[in-house]
Amino acid sequence: MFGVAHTGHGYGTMLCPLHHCLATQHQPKDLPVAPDDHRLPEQDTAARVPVNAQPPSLTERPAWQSLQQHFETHHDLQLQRLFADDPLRGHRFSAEAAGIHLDYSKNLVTAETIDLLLKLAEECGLRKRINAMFNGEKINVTENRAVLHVALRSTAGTRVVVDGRNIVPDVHAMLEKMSALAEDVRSGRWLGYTGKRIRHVVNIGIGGSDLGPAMAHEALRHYSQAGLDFHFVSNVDGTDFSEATRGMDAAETLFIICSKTFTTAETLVNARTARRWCLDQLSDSDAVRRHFVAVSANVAEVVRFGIDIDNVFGLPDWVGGRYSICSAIGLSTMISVGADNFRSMLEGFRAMDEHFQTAPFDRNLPVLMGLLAVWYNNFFGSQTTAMLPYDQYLKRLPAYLQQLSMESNGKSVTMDGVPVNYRTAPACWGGPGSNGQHSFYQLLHQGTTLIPCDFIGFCRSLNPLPHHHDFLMANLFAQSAALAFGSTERPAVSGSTGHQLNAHRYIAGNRPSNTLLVEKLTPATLGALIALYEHSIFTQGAIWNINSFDQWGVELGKVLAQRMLPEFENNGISPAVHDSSTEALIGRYLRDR
Ligand code: G6Q
Repeated sequence: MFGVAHTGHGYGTMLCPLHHCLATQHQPKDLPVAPDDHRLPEQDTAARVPVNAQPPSLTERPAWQSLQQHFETHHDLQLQRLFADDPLRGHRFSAEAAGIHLDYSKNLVTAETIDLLLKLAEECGLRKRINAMFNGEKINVTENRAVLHVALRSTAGTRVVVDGRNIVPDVHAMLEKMSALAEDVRSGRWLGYTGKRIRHVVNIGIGGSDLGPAMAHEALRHYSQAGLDFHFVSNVDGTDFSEATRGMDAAETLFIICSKTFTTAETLVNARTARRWCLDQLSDSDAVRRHFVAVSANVAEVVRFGIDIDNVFGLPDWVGGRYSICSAIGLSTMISVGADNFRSMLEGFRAMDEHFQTAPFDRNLPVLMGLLAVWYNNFFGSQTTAMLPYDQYLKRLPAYLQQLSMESNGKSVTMDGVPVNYRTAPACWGGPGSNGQHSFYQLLHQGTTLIPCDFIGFCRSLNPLPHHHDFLMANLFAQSAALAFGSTERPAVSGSTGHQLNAHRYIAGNRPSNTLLVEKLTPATLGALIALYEHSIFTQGAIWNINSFDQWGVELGKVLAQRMLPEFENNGISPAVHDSSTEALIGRYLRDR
């Protein structure tokens, strides 16, 4: 059903209804350029990254060009026909690892497409890149850092060397320290300042220091300790803190301040508010020792804040925020589910890590999913991708994956700092099924945009109420079938408007999806699922030859906000600093606040 239009400027072939917009939006020359006074003195990537005069080579690779030709002859593949021609397609286009079954048969691909994508992975040096990450090479070139979240789940006997030092013993020492605190809080051995046991845990952090802990707590709520409740404060909007702590007794509350840098403005504002809130109730600064712990790489700042050095859980620089869920950033998760469950989660991560590192690419789940994402993004011109977990416990997973994908691969220059002439990450969004069926699925089925979907479901419910789970899963399978095959028959509508109604009701199908089917949501399968997405995103970044592990794009806004604050404090706008829109908005805010 999707027509194609060739834009002729090297961005692959775009979807017809949107091709004008796509063609103009993705010209690198159109990218906004920060005015000079907005440049970040210490963080100017152009100053750090060696600029290579060579053009990016991805679109010149033989496999890319073969894929382009293949797309031109196969862009109108019909899923109905592919399934009719191959009765075993549903079995053939599937793979399994770490307790996760991937059915990728409902994708707009043939066996030849997959072969060509696999060739592209080889040509782009994916295997070498994977080994470089696992071996601790400094693949985050703009920050000159190794990328070793995989080391956080390695077994005690493993050796991973960074700067001449095996880091695995440190990883396990940290796990021990986390376990000790988690078990003390869970058992009631850890007492608050007035001798009461802890009943509320509040994680304060933002971005990677919030999304992972909040998602994991929700996902593993079934395994959580009764009598302890968990809150996640991230937004600097005072509402977040006020609502999270409303009616709570500070004497029963433990704050975990999560900030790798301990300089993040939102987190520090919330942390100071938490300290004031605590001392307002407990009236003694000694109370901080019993009610605050911190997870950070910046121990000096944590101590300056007033948190006892024994209550600091360190973070190495080779763990990026959005990849930090297995580090001490997962402390709230461990308190919630206990050390054994946390270690099971790490085992699940590790099982998928090993699969990614060792399985042949044609049976490698993250590789296959990453390559399919490239296929839609770069050849069909899909601009977004939807994550659709059919499990209420995973309601926060789409937001988590959104950061993982968009912050990792939302980049416009290659590793060498050369502007790309192809698309990188699509926008990633989603929500739990079956709720989404009653809102945004309409566009998935009948909109003019091709949105590849990932369905995620579990064979066994953790809350097996009669009728519920079969009904939920029937909906999952029905949705992926409806997207793929559309209306099996044209609805019969009689009367004079019948013909038009038929057109409105008709569902053409041919919309692609993956289905991930898992026996049961456990700490281990959650770990495997997250690692699957981490490595799929890694695969995409390797094909696009971008640095998936920095995030310079978020810096400018932070700097500008900091510059504005003095104007708010002085109740006056600095002359000739802002554009007229910003100036008018600030003026209005200062007048009406
Ligand atoms: C993630 C990003 C970002 C980061 C937050 C919080 O990869 O780096 O989301 O996690 O900005 O940073 P801090 O942990 O340093 O407060």
